[in-house]
Amino acid sequence: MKTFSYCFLLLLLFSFSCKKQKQQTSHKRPNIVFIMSDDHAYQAISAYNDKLIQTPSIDRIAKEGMLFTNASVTNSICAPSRAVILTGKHSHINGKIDNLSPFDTTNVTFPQLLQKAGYQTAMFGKLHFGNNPKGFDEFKILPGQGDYYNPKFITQKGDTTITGYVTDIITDLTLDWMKNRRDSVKPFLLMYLHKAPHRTWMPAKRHYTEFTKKTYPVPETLFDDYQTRGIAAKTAEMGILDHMLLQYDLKIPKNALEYLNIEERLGAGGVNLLNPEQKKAWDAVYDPIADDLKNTYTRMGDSLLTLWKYQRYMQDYLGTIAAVDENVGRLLDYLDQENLSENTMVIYTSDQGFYLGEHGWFDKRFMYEESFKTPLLIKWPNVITPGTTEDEMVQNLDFAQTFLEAAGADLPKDMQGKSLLPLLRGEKEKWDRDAVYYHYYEYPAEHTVKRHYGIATKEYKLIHFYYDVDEWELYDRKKDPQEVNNVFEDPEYTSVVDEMKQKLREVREKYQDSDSLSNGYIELYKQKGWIEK
Ligand code: SGN
Ligand code: CA
Repeated sequence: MKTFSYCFLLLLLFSFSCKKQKQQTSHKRPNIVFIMSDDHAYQAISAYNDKLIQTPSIDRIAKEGMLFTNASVTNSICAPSRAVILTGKHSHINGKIDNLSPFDTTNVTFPQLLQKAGYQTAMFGKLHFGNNPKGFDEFKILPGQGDYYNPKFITQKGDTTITGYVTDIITDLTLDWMKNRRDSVKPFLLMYLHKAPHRTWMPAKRHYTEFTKKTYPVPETLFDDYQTRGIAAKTAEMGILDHMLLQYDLKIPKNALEYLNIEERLGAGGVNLLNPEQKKAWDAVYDPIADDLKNTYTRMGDSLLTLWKYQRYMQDYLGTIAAVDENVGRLLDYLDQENLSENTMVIYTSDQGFYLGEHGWFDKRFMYEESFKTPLLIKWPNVITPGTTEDEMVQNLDFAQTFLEAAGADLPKDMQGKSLLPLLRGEKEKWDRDAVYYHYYEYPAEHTVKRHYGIATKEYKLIHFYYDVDEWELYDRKKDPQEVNNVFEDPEYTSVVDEMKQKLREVREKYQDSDSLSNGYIELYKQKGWIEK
């Protein structure tokens, strides 16, 4: 009897210590706050460039952590980028090649794996998948692109419409979850996903006046003539002069267009969704802008009109970012107040980069620098040395493995990225990537950017445009960071072309991409009737 009680006591003690150990390890696992905005160009974050806007809250993440100066996406468009982030697999493997078809939910995503590993998971804001996210204890997401004002949300309890401004509302929903439904025993994954600064760039009322009065420096390549470039750059429909609309994009009301005898293919877009009170505040600021245009439009040639449109574009685009920055500040402050910052990895990124007038453009899609490169700032106290800059080539493909490894969860063998943990820890010698791969598919489609794939090293970028064209471009990233000189045909670069083509073949093999897969995706467009058979 005595031996029995002794054994029983030992067993009890053992199970108690195991439980305690488990609690301690789970306590040590970091919370992950993944902040992503939509179309936020690195040029519009003051940690990268302080000529356009000050973003003190976003910059705080770099000050307290790491600023990545060479982060890129694998396919510069919204839903595909999100699919790459969630699956850790390139578009040709996860199947979400464009914005058009729904995400294949048989893909395994990192939130599902974190949830299985004991994380509490929540998502608020823009997903843009055509279906709901898997692996989340709670989500409140915008349908499709979502609206700036009085947005609708899809929730687990049905749809709901909330009066107000989208960036503030997404943050309110996030903080409400943090304050009222967060399980303090479990580590958490929070995906906090802004719609801003996506087209059609509608700022919050508190920013109308300040931003519409500003004038911005003009990018050197605003009047690019694409002289050395191929057909793709010349035929893309994302020019500020030719494709940015006065009413839909730049908020000039219909009566002003009628006065000027201008007809456009789209109407007032998001402005139609303002309620009477919101519309009154809007008109008070935007009507005088239209009056100004009425007086000057007929005297403007193409150059002046381009400059006018560029300024109008920047005012609204950057105005939406002011609210993103303030709201990121609200969230960071909350983490600080609740003593959560210490054990939380905070990531700020965008689903891709964006053109702010460079090459005369808005939008993204190309593997050219401004849309290929994406902002990335990460803080994680006790792991990342504050104020570090990292220039290694990392991609949105790497997030899934980074988060799983940070959480101590198993890494699926078929994920294609690389955990960023060595870089975050400052162990650069453990990082050996020398090239990154890119593949864009959505063509023919809005903005008419041709299908292309390519490879970038720190020195060069090689791009192949295909489908209804067969053209190659090579850029010397060090000598020509603005990418205005395609040197593919330049005899001085013959050996570089050979090396880069060889590297491209190797990388395509490594990631299992091929012409036959590309042709399969073209067939898919034919089957859907999006291109002629
Ligand atoms: C919308 C925009 C496009 C934009 C795509 C993709 N047009 O279709 O300008 O390229 O989204 O953006 S709009 O008339 O709806 O504003 S993405 O970020 O979702 O990929
Ligand atoms: Ca986007």
